[in-house]
Amino acid sequence: MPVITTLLFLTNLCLGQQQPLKLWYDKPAQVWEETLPLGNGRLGMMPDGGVAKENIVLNDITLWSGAEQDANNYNAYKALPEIRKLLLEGKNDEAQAVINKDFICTGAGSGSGSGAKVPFGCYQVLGNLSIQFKYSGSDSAGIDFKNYERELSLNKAVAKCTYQVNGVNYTREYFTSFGNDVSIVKLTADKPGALNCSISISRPERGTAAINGDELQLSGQLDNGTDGKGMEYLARVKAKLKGGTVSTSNSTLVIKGATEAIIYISAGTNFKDKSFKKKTGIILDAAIKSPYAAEKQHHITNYQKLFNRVNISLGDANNTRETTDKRLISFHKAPSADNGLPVLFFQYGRYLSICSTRVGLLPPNLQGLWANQIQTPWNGDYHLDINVQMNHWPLEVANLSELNLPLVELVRGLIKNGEKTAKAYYNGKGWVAHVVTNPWHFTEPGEEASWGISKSGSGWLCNNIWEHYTFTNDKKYLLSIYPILKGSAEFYNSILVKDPKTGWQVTSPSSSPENSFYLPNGKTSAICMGSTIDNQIIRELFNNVITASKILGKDEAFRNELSLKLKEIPPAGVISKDGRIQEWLEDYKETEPQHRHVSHLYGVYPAGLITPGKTPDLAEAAKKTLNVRGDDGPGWSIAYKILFWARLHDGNRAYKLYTELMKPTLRTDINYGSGGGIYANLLDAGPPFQIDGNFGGTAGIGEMLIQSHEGYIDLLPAIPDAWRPYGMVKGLRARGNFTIDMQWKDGKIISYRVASSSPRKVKIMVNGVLKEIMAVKA
Ligand code: FUC
Repeated sequence: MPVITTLLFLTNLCLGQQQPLKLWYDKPAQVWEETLPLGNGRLGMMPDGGVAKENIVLNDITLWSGAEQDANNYNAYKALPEIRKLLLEGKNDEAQAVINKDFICTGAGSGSGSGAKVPFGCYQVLGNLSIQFKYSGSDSAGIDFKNYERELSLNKAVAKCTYQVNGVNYTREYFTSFGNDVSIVKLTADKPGALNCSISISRPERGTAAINGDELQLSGQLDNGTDGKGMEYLARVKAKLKGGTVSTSNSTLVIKGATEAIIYISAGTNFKDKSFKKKTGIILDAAIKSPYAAEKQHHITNYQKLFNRVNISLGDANNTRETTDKRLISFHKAPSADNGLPVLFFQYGRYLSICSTRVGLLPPNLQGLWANQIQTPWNGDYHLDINVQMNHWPLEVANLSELNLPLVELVRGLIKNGEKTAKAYYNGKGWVAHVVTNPWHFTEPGEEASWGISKSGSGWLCNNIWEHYTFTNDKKYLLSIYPILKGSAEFYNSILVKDPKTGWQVTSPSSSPENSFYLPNGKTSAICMGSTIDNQIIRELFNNVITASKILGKDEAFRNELSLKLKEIPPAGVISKDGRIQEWLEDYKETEPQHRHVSHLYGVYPAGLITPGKTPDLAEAAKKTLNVRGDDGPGWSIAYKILFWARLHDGNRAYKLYTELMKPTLRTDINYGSGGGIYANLLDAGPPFQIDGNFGGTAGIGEMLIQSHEGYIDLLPAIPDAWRPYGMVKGLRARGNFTIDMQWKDGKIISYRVASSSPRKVKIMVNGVLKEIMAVKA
């Protein structure tokens, strides 16, 4: 029987600790990084809760400048022999110079991260909705308000703010509806007729506001980087009142003497949707017709279908007195006094996933769904050397599996251009993507050798889409992704060359994402043969394709070819003279020992090629690697280190990294070094705001509680002392299509349940004992 012990009193104790999951503050947001993110997977809004003037940043996940382009250099492959020869001669710096000349993308590429006005494009803000309030008896300069509170409920995906001016209580409620697909802001006053405000909408560029009937509209066309005629968008704003009047003046809706005003915002773009203008109108009408209470309930019900799948408690969670910004500071001083904050952060990660992507649309970008600029940092793009992959790491374990599908479709969309890129640069088979992509299927190398030719992007993406299979066991899905995996394996298989020193088959040229090293002659380079991450990704991918082809009964000859090749590929890790995992095929000295990327530990996470059980020496070397790298970095780098330490079964170190990730910060400058942390709105600071740190941290907490990459389910593989006293989990997922509930006390599992829609035997590690049990029917 799966259930070993049931202690009811503890169940009650744990459940009794469940606090409402909310972020809350006692003042309006002063900066964007204090505003609260709402989203329904397509539309986003971030209200600041200002008393005199409310600014709401609006987003649409599809709103990108740029357009399809062909930036392949079709002569690049001709430079390959020279590049490879220079690398064999140890002239890596000269090879790098040739790459910069002949082996990068053509044209402006990604605009070096500032691509808003070139074909690569940029994810952009949709607009700003501004509500200017008038309070009788107050001039706008000095409004005297009290009892201010602002909150975001993660249980309901509804934000709220309340305050009092001149004895009148005002309430605002905001949600991006999972019912009818609009954003809604409801303003109320508890004294009849006390609501006076004017509503306008604007955009820093390429936006025209106009009144059309009783509707306020914002429309425009973004730059495609060639003739300026890029993506079109339209936002419609309409107000429904109780009491008072609404009139229009100078592209503004003016509300006078109302008691309640519900503002509806419907928006869309022509991204894969020619009839978006009409649709935004139809959706808006439907939302307005739906009674507010019913619409809100519909929203909450649909949202909770995903959110309520998981419930966790990590023990005492008694700090709900302090506002979230102050709570962060208290946590920083005494983390173990508030085990509720990691729960809030974990569930916030799940909330952010649900809000920032939707099946059929685009995956979350560098800022998820939320951007307040035209030139979003790094184009708000899909970085393929960790960032977009990290954005998806919590989804399976945190029971939001279907939210991986937008990424799968993004990857599927890369194949056509990726095949051209494989041919143009490597005369290779299959498809490849390098370091950045966008909704326009960019697969070419970036415009700089030092970061742009990392070609593990496509292989790394294959890890994400493969893991969706390992968690779901869905063979139909496997069949649908098999061509993607196979095409990627074909690429790597077709470009490997023999390293004469070791005899191994390796990539050349290669690099370890964004890091560089000293050559024996003191010169520096980023270009090498067979970086460790390339070797690990290829090993993992070939193994997965072999497994898939067996399951699907396909491609026996190709499977055999890959099996033979695997024997010639470098091992999962090579240990350097000083006992670390080597980052490159040669034991080079890195130029930046604390570099933010730790790509050579890909084999620890996500790949599971290096584990304390299977490869103890490599696991020890991985620990040394991490100790030299240090615990700081941009937020995503700190989050990655939580995952590494969790996989290395050091719960206390993983927890220490988690507390580093939660360092309160106000920094917003672009950072490549140390100094990651968290903003008052619990969004991750690279800085600037970058959502991968939230998702990586969420995945990290999951990995501390449950692992399943070694052929068995491991309960509490890396629990830190702070969470040992007691806790419980309901609804986390393990590979093989299993759902896990468990409770613990003093670090020991006291009850657990493993359920599956296809119940069968499963191996499970409980309190250090490996056993086989029968899963129950889910
Ligand atoms: C990679 C990282 C940077 C940043 C950028 C978006 O280039 O090295 O720190 O996260 O992606």
